[in-house]
Formats: sequence, structure tokens, C-alpha cells
Amino acid sequence: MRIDIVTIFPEFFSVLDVSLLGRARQAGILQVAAHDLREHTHDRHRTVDDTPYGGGAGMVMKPEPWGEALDALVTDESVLIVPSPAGEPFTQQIAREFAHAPHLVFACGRYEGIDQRVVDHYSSRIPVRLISLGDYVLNGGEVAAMAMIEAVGRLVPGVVGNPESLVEESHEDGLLEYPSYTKPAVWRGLEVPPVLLSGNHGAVAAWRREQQIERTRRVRPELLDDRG
Ligand code: 6GU
Repeated sequence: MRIDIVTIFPEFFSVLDVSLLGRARQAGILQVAAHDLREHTHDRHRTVDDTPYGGGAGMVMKPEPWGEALDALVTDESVLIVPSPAGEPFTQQIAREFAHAPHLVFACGRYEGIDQRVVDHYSSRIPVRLISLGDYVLNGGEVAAMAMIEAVGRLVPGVVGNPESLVEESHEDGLLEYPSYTKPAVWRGLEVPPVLLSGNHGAVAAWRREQQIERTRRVRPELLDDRG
């Protein structure tokens, strides 16, 4: 899979060199490149924003640098992802969809967002998705793109060493994960639940399922409602 990111802060994405995704990049499974939007400006101040038509606070990102930058990257195979608090909520389901795409392009806006015509134009050429991480406000799309790249990247075959570790995770089956324990069996007076030491695999599986349901009911009851 190839991932391109357009941003005014390409250096943010140097963290992708480390850890799991860094290894996947070295192994050639993932190709990730961050591109500086300002390379596509043509004025002395490398201007990427301007005041909003209709007035109001804040600045809007100009369409021309975006058009130039995205034209240089987008192909018929691309999905354009625009991180935005006005987008649809990012979910594991969406991460799975994106993991099947051969090419993702992230357009990371700052300020009050990107001129709407950029989304309108590319929507006539390729799939475009406005995606939000949740109901809170970040200063720009960079941190959101990073979160999405990590969630998507680890689903690409070969990135996570043991594919089974992808299955028993929060959200993969619509429930939160069960609590995990390792040695020692007693730590600061706290014992590991005895069933986990019983060697009874059926009892362990049943206990974990109960824990998942109890935990989900307590902190995310809407996930249970969604399952019907
Ligand atoms: Cl995707 N972008 C920004 N700027 N803020 C957010 C967000 C995205 N998701 C939640 N808040």
C-alpha cells in the first residue's frame, strides 16, 4: 500500500519511521511519504491561506496549492481522505475499508479548513472521505491522519507479525477488549482472576466474554445497542 500525506508540517510524520510501521516501510510493505503543501505556492511568502468569503474569524486554505499538490499524487486508484471535525466518525470498519485501498492520500488542513471546492473537485474524480476522529477539536488534520495511518497500516497484511493478535481486540467484534494479566500471580496484594490460572480453556473463554460485555455495558452502552 502507498500512503501520501500533504501538509504544511511534513516533519510531523517523521515518527512513522519508528516502531511497527517503520519496520513495514523498511520491508517495503508500506510506502509512506509526506509532502509540503508550500512547495506548491508561487509567491514570496509561500501563502497557503486567505480570509473567508462572507467574513468570519480565522483563515481558510486556498484551493490552488491543494489542486497542484493533489494533482501530482492522485491516480485512478487513489482514495482521498480529508481529516475534519465535520467528517464522519472514524471506526474500525472504515479502517478495514481503507486497508483494502492500494493508495491513500491524506489532505491535512490547518486553520478553519480547506476551500470546499477542493473536496468538490476531487469528488468528481475519485472517492473522497471527510473523516473525524471524534467530537473534539484539534488544531489541524496531522494528528488525526497519524492516528488513521496507524489504524489502517496495522491491518495491511504483513505489518503486524501475528495476524491472530488483530482478532481479539477492542472493536473487532463490536465489543471492548477483556482485561489482560501476566505474571506475577499476585502483585501489590492484587490477585489475577483464578479462572485464568485454571487451565480450563472453555471457562477462560466464557469469563473473557462476560468481561467484554460487562465492560462494554459500563463504558460504551451504545455499542451494545448498535448490535441489536
Ligand atoms: Cl480529523 N481534524 C481536526 N482538526 N479536529 C478533529 C478531527 C480532525 N477529529 C476530531 N477533531
